[in-house]
This record gives sequence, structure tokens and C-alpha cells, in this order.
Amino acid sequence: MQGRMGMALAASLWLASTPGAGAEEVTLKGITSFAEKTFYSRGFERFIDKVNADGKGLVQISYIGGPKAMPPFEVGNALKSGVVDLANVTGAFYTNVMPEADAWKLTQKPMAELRKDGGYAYMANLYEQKMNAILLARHIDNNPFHLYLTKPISGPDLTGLKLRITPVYRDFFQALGATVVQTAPGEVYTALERGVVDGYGWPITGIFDLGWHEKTKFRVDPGFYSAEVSILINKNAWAKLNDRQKQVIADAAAWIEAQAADVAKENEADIAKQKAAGIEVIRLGDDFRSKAYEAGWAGVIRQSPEHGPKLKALFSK
Ligand code: 173
Repeated sequence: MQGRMGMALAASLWLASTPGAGAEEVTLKGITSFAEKTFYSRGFERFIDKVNADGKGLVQISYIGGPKAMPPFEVGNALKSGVVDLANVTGAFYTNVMPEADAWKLTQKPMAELRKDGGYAYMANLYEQKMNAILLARHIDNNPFHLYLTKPISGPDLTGLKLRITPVYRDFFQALGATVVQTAPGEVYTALERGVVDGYGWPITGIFDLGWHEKTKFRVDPGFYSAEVSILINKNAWAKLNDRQKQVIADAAAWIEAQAADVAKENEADIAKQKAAGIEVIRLGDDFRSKAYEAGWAGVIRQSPEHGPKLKALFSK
């Protein structure tokens, strides 16, 4: 026993005293574009906890917080420029920097497959060029978007409705005739309360986090696309890490990405919760979903005529 402890002590002393071995603990700054402790931030928070536990003496993440610290639509630029080192964010929030990022919502293959078949590699190149970043982990997938309303509709015609959107829903809702207004999630409650909008786009999970269920009367089914929320790291911050520090981050990233499959369970829980809250379901046909994909891909290809068609080929089944 004593001999082994002696070895461990000797090893840690050697590391601490070897110049250039990167033994100094590095602290990275991490931000989330969703409210702290809400559904879409939770995976990032678990990732941070794991890095901070496994990375003692090597690498730590200082959690700056959410939209109170930085508006969600500014997170992409902050990551690119290195104002923050790590970001928990969805592609729709940084289309100003990388329009192609919004295409993640249209993937019909799991990340494990995209990491093998070239889909991830194609995007990784764009992240390097346009975002100065690496996408470490997509921890939200298998999580459809829906249209939520304060008044009923009788079919897929959204003419006369004013809907809260992000780039995720813009092309689809407009194609169905809606008037759209973009807001950050933090403004949805007030927009509903004041009657500024008749509804909003949001995934199946999370409407209880910010109290929107109080103002929501209907959910339109079927859902469409698959919500993406990922953890990104600035390239320069990554390049400065030594191999052991990178390993801690990469292991935590693989661990959290593998949990994206569990999101499906959370979907079921929120569907039941919505029902219990009295939110009625308006069921439209499957062509509602087909139209979503059609409008979504048309939008991505219009935003990025160079990469859009290639992404469509790589991401579709
Ligand atoms: O509606 C949104 O704010 C949005 O685009 C989004 C994307 C992924 C997860 C949750 C919300």
C-alpha cells in the first residue's frame, strides 16, 4: 500500500514540476444559450460536472451561465472570437456566422452514423472555416419540433396567424402562410401574455420550464425535424490543451452525446404533462411533416447554395 501511494505522490510531484508538460490546470469559460438548469442546458451542465470531476488538476470549466449573461443570438460570435471557450447552443442561434448549422435539424441519421459516413466530417470543415470551432457533442436529438397555438386551426393553413420563430421554423411557417416574428426563448412568455403572437415553434420538451403552458391551448401534431443542441469549443482554446486535457473533454463529450438517445423518454414525459395541463392536440396529416422538410431544405439550400445540396445528400436517409 505504502509503496503505491509513494509512487502516486512521486508521479504527481513529477507532473507538477515538469515544465512544458502542461501540468498546470487550465480553466475554460463555458456559456449556454438556454436558461440555466432548464431542459436544453441540462446536458451541458452534466458535461461540465463530469469535466470538473475527471479533470481535477488538468482542466476545469467555469460556468458563466445563460441568457442573463449573454443574449442567445450572440453566443456564436462570442465562441468564434474566443470571448468564451465553450458554448451550449443550437445551430439556429448562430446562422449569422454559419447558416449551414441550421441544417442539423434536418438530419435523419444518428450522430454515431454521421461520424462514420462523412456527414459529421463535412460539417466539421465548415465549423473550422466559419466558426473557428469544433462541435464536440450533439446532446439533443430525437426531439421533434411542434407548433403551439393559443387559438385553434382546422388545417395546415396558417394565414392570419402571427407566430414566434427562430430560423428553425421560418421557411416552414411562412410557406404555410404565417406572419413570423423572431424572438429569443426568454421573450416568448411576454409575447404570449401580451397577445403579440398567436403561437410559437418549440420542441416537444421544455414548455414548462419557462411557464409557457399557462398560455398554450393547442399543440399541432405531427412534430417535425429533430432539435439539435450541441457543445462547441473554440479551436484556439482546444489547440492550447495538452493530450490529457483533450482526453478529459473528449471523453465527457462522447459520454453526453451517447445520451441523446435517452431524449425520447423525456419526450413521452412532456407529452403526458402537456395533456395533464389541458393542452389539446390538433392532428394534421403526415404531409404537414413532409412540407416541413421540403421548406426546411429549400431554406438551407437558399442560404447556402454551395453546401446545402451536399448536406441534404449526407443528412437524408
Ligand atoms: O425555438 C427555439 O428557440 C429553437 O430554435 C430551439 C432549438 C433547439 C432547441 C430548443 C429550441
